[in-house]
Amino acid sequence: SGGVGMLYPRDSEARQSKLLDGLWHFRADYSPTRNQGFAEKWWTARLYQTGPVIDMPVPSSYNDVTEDKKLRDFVGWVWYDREFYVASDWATNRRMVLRFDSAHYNTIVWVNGQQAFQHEGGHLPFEGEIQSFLKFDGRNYVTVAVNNTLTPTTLPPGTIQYQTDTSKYPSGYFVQNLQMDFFNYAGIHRHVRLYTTPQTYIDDITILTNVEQGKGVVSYSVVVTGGTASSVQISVLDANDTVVASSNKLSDVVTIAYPQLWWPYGMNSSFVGYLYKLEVKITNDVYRQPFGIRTIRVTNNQFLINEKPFYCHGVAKHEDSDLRGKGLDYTLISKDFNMLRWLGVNCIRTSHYPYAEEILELADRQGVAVINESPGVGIRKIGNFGNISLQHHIEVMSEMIRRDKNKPSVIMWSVANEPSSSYKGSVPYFKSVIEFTRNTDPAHRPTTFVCSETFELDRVNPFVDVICINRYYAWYQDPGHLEVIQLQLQREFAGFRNLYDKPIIVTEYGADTLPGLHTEPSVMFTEDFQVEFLEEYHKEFDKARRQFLVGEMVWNFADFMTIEGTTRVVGNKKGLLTRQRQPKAAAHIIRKRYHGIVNGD
Ligand code: GCB
Repeated sequence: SGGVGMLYPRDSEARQSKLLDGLWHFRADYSPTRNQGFAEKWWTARLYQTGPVIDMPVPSSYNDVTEDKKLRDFVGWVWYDREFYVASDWATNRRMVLRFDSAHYNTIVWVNGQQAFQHEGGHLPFEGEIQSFLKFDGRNYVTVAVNNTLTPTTLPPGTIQYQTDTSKYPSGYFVQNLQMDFFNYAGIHRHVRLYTTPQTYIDDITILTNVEQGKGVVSYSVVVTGGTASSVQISVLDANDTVVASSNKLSDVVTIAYPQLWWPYGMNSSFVGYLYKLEVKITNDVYRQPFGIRTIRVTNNQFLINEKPFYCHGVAKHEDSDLRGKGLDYTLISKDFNMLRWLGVNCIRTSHYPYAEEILELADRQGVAVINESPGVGIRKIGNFGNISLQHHIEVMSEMIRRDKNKPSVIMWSVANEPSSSYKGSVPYFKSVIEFTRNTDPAHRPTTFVCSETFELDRVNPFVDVICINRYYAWYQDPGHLEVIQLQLQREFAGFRNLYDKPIIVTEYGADTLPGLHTEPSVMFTEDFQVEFLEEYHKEFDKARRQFLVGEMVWNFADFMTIEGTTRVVGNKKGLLTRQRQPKAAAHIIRKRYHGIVNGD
């Protein structure tokens, strides 16, 4: 948009917004080159004038909305369009910004047939000023082209494989190979909004907090764009909207005598997720930014929040559900947070991409700590470590930091999941990405990546603050042999601790489980096996918990969709919950354990 910030569009007395969610016209470009839409310039007319369209919900993935396998597995450009109006009283002297909270993966946006902006990458917001394209006295239309093709330099990376032997494959047969385990859902996944700001507007806000001698110290800075602020009035509001500090400077440090700190669930009984707001009033603009007061510090064997040891009893998640795929859905989000509380979870990882801001804001409010992971999943081939990939990775980290820097729930950045961290080229690559992230975050949060290599082979853990490892003993290795789990975990913990004086989190461990299957003795895929599998890991976790282990996270919160493959029976079934968010037997084990840990046993 020309500015530097990416503030969540919030209404105020100075700003208005209009959701453009709903049913849009939709057309997938099935032409063999996937280029018909560009050749025929589909954005120059309404989409229904170019050929057949169907109704497509926004926000939603498009893949599971119809019964058409061709659309479910589609790779290439799909086109969306809809009409909208802008009332003339919005027009006077305002910026009009069109914002997509995310679309996967490459997106081009036209307004009234003119290209407005484009963006590369799913999972993060992008926007542009469109006032010069708008009509205030009649109908407007917006056209969006979205391409889900993953290449060696996208994040996540992928490849396209062509088959040319026409005795075996119909001509034009190609498949997208994913270097990741989840389905490559695509489309306009989150809200689309039109919002206004004054010409001179609050473009960005950065808030840092600290606690000194029991006082809350809030350092903030506000970026104003499009003119100079003629008046500045800043207030810190507590949860009751009472003013507890104020200033008339764009950057300042204010103190709060008796702060309520932001705590994760379970660490402080009364003030979980306590939020303040920084109310910023300049010239004609007003914006209220939520924040929390808390500190984070990592020692050689502890993760401290507000100087108290934090133990992460967590789960890794996905944005994934029936029908809507990765589309934002408030009912799903609410149910998920209710189930997190039911399980006693105090920490989630946004495996394997940044989640919707609505989700992180609930985490802020409910005191759920977040390991905020980038879409850097499946960086496993030499072609994924080049300069173009590195530059893009760094850009994605900047976009994540810009969006999430003020969120108290975010306690750590994860720049990648399970890259080939034994490869020599991963050293300069990840040293750059990890150091860039830690240095660019104004709060310098702990930064890590999630490691699947053994301690003997990994080369990237020298650069992290907390060692995060995914382990599948008795699942991918020694399948079915629960008796190896304690030994192998012990060996791996000792190996990493000998190399690095850093705390460890087990960020994944889990077993695929089909609800309703039972055997005695247990065998893989039964509910009995999942229970015993988790319990074996817990025995070893309990030994390490008071020494250097600072967290354990089950893979996964719920079952989720994957590409089709010989190890997946309609998706990955390692959920504690089914995809419909109903508990398997193992959910009760975790629930007892996590509530027990909260109560200190
Ligand atoms: C992993 C990956 C995760 C997969 C999981 C599995 O290590 O990080 O994305 O879904 O294993 O179940 O295979």
